[in-house]
Amino acid sequence: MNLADLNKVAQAMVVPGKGILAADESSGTITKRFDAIGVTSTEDSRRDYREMLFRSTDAMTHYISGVILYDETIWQNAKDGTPLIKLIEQAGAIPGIKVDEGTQPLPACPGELVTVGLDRLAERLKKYYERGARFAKWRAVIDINAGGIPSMTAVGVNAHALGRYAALCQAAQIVPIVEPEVLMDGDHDIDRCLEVTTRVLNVTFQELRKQRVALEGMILKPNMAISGKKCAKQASVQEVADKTVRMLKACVPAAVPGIAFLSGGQSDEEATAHLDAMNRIGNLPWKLTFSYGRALQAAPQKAWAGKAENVAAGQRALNHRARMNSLASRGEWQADLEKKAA
Ligand code: 5MM
Repeated sequence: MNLADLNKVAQAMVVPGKGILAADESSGTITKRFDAIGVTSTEDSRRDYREMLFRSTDAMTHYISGVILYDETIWQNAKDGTPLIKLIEQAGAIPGIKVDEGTQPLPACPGELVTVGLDRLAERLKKYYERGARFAKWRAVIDINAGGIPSMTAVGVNAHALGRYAALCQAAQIVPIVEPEVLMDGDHDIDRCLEVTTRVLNVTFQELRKQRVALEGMILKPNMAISGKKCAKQASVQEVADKTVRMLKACVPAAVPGIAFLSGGQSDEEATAHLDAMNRIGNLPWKLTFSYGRALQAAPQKAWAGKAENVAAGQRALNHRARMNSLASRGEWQADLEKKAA
């Protein structure tokens, strides 16, 4: 492992003013997104959609540091035969790859999940590196509910898998994005989310250390401390920012170059406002940026709606959201910028 090179890639992923486009929806998830806009999900329509995103020149060159791809996409070519991964590289962004293989029910823990995909991961990473991927992503999913969920078993096995994945990535000269996602479904309040996320982050970093993962060569992709979607009392933007930053300072070593949040079902504007408020706090030991899927893509999907004549509109929508989040990653976003561009 060449740690200096891993650190260089990790730093580039969180370079000031840029963040990550999570375009790694599995075929099942992208089909759900396409269903919502009335588009049939086929290999070609998924290719056309992603080609539109990666050819969004403004977003890709100015605001996006890297793109997380799904296995199908990393091997696909654009309509003119150019590999999609080349479009990303030509824009000056770094290609990455989702390497987990989704979740399965966790035995003896009803209602809980474990992320799978460690078998033959070393061989897969080698192929992805040869294709051009320089970072990877693995997402663990932790639910919160009143019936004793999450259990320590679920938190422990998912953290262990994240550690195994991260160590394998670094051995393959690939920067691991470590994503332990505590879901915001449910009616729990922000303090319960804070308590569970703190536990999850602490156990995850214990595993990363145990498995000798070099913290300088990784990126953390956590959820924010936030109220459950069905909670009657929704925390304010400032409360989310203050509690999330306090939690991260307590759990995430300064050796980690950057933290790139998931959006987790927040609205586009909420995800931007929260990131902005956190960066306004200042004096943080790591870069704080975005690695959003839905909060970057909902608007372009709607504008595109599967029609070739809407490609420019889809790209404008992505450019706008990417620019808003770029400003937020510097703590320079303002709500009225949203209205001006609408
Ligand atoms: C883009 O969605 C990713 C893939 O999801 P599936 O494995 O369910 O298809 C997902 O891992 C995503 O990268 C993160 O959860 C962040 O996305 P959001 O939409 O929460 O910002």
